[in-house]
Amino acid sequence: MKVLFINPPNKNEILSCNPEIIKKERGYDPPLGILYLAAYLEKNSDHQIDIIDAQVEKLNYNQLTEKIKEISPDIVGITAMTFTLIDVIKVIEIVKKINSQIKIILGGPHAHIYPKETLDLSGVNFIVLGEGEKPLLELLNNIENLEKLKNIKNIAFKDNDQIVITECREYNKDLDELPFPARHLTPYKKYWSILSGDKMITTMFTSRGCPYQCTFCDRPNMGKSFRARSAKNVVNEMEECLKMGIKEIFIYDDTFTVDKERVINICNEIIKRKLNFVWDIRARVDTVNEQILKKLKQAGCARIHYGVESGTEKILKVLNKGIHLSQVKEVFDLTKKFGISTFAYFMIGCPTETKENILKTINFAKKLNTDFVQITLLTPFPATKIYNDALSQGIIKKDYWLEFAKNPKPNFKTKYWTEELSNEELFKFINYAYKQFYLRPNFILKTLKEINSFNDFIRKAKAGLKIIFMK
Ligand code: B12
Ligand code: SF4
Repeated sequence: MKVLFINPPNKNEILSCNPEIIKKERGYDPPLGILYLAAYLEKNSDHQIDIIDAQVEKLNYNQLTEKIKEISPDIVGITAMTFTLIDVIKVIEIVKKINSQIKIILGGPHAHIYPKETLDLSGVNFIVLGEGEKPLLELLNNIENLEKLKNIKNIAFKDNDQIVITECREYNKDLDELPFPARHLTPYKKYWSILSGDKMITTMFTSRGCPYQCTFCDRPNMGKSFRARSAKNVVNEMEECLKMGIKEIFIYDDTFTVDKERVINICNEIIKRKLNFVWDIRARVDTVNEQILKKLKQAGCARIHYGVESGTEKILKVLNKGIHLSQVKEVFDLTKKFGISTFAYFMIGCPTETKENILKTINFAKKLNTDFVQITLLTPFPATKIYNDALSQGIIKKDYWLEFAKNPKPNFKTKYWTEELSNEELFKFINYAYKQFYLRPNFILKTLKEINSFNDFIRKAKAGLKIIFMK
């Protein structure tokens, strides 16, 4: 069969907590979820696999239609995020118009959280829940046999209008057995990031799942236990990327540093093989120490993204973040000492957060002496403790995410925690925070020094102008 994976255009993404600038000027990442699925199918089946990444190719819906017609697939697979659902639906409409016999399979976070509602959307034939590699292969191999499908774990489909959601399967423990993402099926030279200037980038996952329990995050509710790939396997993938000409690798693990021994082993392997490239990681301040940071630096890790979330102990507790401000300051200083850049993520608009608390957070962000910050409005996402609290406390009056899942309409607006401050006040604080951080003379000077090409200059200048005129 011809299987086509599509990363839909992002024309109708639900606007949430991020200012426009984050979305528009940040660059393009490869859609790793479907790249993993494509690689798994290439390795374990004879299906012909194609990928269209409409975002990096900047395809509009007409151009996408032509591409789909050219490939003429039997099956189309799409990642459904709650926030990208409208574009997912538009792609389904196009596909069914081209040929109503093409079967549509959806997976990803939205399909996992709302399988029944997703299956009820017009044109959807199958859902895959959780991690998709194995269930998708089994589904494709038995797609015409309803009885066999009922025994395949982690899928959902309709049998005579009856929704069937099959049993849960255990998460794949041996991540080393998965083939590396099928980057060769994408225009991999086109992925870039504002953080890397004009260089070719890719993203990587060296582990799956997160063992922590932050109340604003959906990861703890996705039943994902932490599992990690071996150091050799990780560095083999890095080498493969370098051979493709990729210059910078962003490691997107929820928390790369959960297992310190593995981190040291990965670094040693990079050093042993004399791999010379730039890479960065996402970590928590309570999972690094002097030894780890020193090793990371020796192995070329250039930047660490830390989820700090707040500049007050009170809100860190509300978020169940499990870290303290003294730790944050100490680890940021230590990271700097080893010459690694820092990126701090903050949120405002959290439960019980007052104006004074927000101002403290903004001041804390400035004092941290971090290289970058991202400050977003806390959006109670589906499948998070904070969303459930908002519903039970009547802060959000009805389960509006579920209603959206049942009946998705464009121009949907996300709701925030507005018990203490109104929407308008919260948005004003976001603008104020960005200006306070990014329009400091020191920051502007440092950015100018780091510009590495004309394109890089244009992108950063655009981003700077957007911050100046943020409203
Ligand atoms: C990297 C990333 C991004 C990148 C790249 C996005 C991309 N296209 O891949 C960037 C920065 C661009 C991004 C942007 C956004 N993201 Co994002 N992102 C992530 C992150 C950190 C990793 C995704 C990933 O690559 N995972 C690794 C792969 C292997 O796992 P996976 O994607 O889950 O795929 C597996 C399964 O889900 C399943 N599967 C996935 N797709 C499909 C499709 C089929 C057909 C099948 C059968 C199975 C299947 O099988 C895959 C392999 O096992 C996740 C958090 C996380 N830890 O997963 C958030 C996450 C997916 N993002 C999220 C959000 C909200 C966004 C934004 C809307 C942000 C915003 N504006 O507020 C945008 C929208 C982007 C867009 N229009 O595409 C949410 C989605 C929540 C939801 N309910 O919708 C997540 C879960 C983070 C979170 N907890 O808040 N994101
Ligand atoms: S915010 Fe990060 S550390 Fe906390 S549960 Fe989510 S992924 Fe894990």
